Amino acid sequence: MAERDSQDPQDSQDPRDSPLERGWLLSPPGRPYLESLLQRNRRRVFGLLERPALPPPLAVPTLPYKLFLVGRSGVGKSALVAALAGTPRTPRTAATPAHHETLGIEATTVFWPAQPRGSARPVLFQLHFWDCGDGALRKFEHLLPACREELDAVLVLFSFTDRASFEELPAQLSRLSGQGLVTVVVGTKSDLSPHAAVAERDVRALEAERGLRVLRAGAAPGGARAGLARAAPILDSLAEQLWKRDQVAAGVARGEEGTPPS
Ligand SMILES: Nc1nc2c(ncn2[C@@H]2O[C@H](COP(=O)(O)OP(=O)(O)O)[C@@H](O)[C@H]2O)c(=O)[nH]1
Ligand SMILES: [Mg+2]
Repeated sequence: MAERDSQDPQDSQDPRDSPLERGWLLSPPGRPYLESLLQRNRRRVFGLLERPALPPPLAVPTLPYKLFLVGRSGVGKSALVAALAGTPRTPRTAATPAHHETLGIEATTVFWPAQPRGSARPVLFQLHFWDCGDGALRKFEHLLPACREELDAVLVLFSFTDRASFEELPAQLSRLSGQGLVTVVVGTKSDLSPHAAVAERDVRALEAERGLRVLRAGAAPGGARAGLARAAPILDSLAEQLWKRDQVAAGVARGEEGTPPS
């Protein structure tokens, strides 16, 4: 994923407004938790029943969530999940094979420790990403209900290199509104800016119109730690929005007024 530019609206938001300490995992107090995500300096891949090993004094509550990715074929759903899980594939070049559509449902678990502001101990977000190939979704009617069952969040993806994927967003967001889901828009392939078909001003107009923040993702070289640092703003943002939703549901915090339903 590419570095976010300084004009990114994520940067213009005051981090003190966040209920979680942004960037905490990459700061010194987060270090033992960061290490629990790595194995021999690579991101550890967690199986279904596995979780990060932490010494007993550092044990933290786990908060499981289910997230589903939406976006037309080739937009970068599988690549985004791989980047967030720390198992990125090589981005496509003339020498690498064309896009392979995901054949059925791929579920990937990403653990993300976070520090709630004012709390003595961190929490561990257990994010289950459900990624389903479009062809399979169309062919097998039972897949979509399975993906949507007990869902907490939807990631709606568009690609900066695919204008049509951006133009589909309003309809996709309208379909999701009022369903009580955390909805996050992610613009992929931000590293391919010379081929951009979606301008920054279009993204800002969408953000202003819908009252949301668009997250950016893009491929970039680098090892596990560099990949983790690039994934951190997206995972922090997902954790933050899920946390806020739960706080509002529990009556601990008030919902933001004026924010369109998501
Ligand atoms: N350069 C670049 N290529 C990407 C990015 N995301 C996806 N791709 C490429 O776009 C193609 C489709 O991606 P994929 O994740 O399989 O799309 P999906 O059908 O939505 O799952 C693949 O060849 C990826 O390598 C990105 O952020 N940057
Ligand atoms: Mg795919």
